[in-house]
Amino acid sequence: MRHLSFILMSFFAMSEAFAQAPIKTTFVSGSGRGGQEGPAMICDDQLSTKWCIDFPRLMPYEIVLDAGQQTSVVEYGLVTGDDTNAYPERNPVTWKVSGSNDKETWTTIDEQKNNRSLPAEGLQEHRFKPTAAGAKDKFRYFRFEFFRMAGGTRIQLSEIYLYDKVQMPVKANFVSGSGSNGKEGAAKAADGWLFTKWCIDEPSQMPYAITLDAGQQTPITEYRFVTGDDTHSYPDRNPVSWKVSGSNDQQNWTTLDEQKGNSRLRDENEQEYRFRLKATGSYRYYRFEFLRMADGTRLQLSEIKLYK
Ligand SMILES: [Ca+2]
Repeated sequence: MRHLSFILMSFFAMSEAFAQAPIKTTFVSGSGRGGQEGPAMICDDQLSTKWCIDFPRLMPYEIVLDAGQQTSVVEYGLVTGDDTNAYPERNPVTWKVSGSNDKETWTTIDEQKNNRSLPAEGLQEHRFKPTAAGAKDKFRYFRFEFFRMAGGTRIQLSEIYLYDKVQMPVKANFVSGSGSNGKEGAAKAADGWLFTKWCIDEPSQMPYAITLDAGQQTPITEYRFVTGDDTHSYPDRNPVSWKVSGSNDQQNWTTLDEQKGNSRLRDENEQEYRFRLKATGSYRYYRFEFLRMADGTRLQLSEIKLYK
């Protein structure tokens, strides 16, 4: 089991290429009316809003986004709706992505048929690499056509992200953190191993903090938390409120992200969750402060990872 964790970890660290912060897109058109769950919610950059439609006559449902300039999309991300746990049948399984520069002539950049990789979980982003003949061409407009959902005719997605750059994870070294230096000390959240974890239950030390060193000034755009190896047996140790800051001298810190009452992390072992920093700057040191855990004062995470 331990061996397997390490192999998986290495595989992801070495071979998976991840995209940067998404391209800023604006909404052009889409199926459905305006309003609270209208198609424009698909690119308002807020996970708390979603596009949700059940209007079979309009199928395939369509979204057109404007990338602002001609660009090639190396990856795109579909983010599930906030209540997909309860309504997993709303995930799309068959769709097509096309690019255009005049909104009249469209070139297919990707097609997915009966693809069930979107998780039955709320607010999860799953990324896809376009593989059709036109995938490398540059376009300004991108159209998504959704032909079929996992069950029924209702679709929901909270965001569609487009990415134009590919990146690799940033190796970050442990600097300091709350708790002991022992077997479950803070350093274990940055040792690259999923079967070691940072586990702390010392209320007097809250908020729990950990500082990581990217080695040099690095514009981090995304961070990831991996839950502990026994979170299923010992639930409620996941963080729900935290803050991320960047610094170059470990004295002046700039807040880059704040999450309050975020219950995305589930009580499952070694699950990875991705978060995009709300602000980006080039910093050497990144600090995470954990202000509240799911139920009480015990925190555990097996890894905290940085991506630029
Ligand atoms: Ca670890």
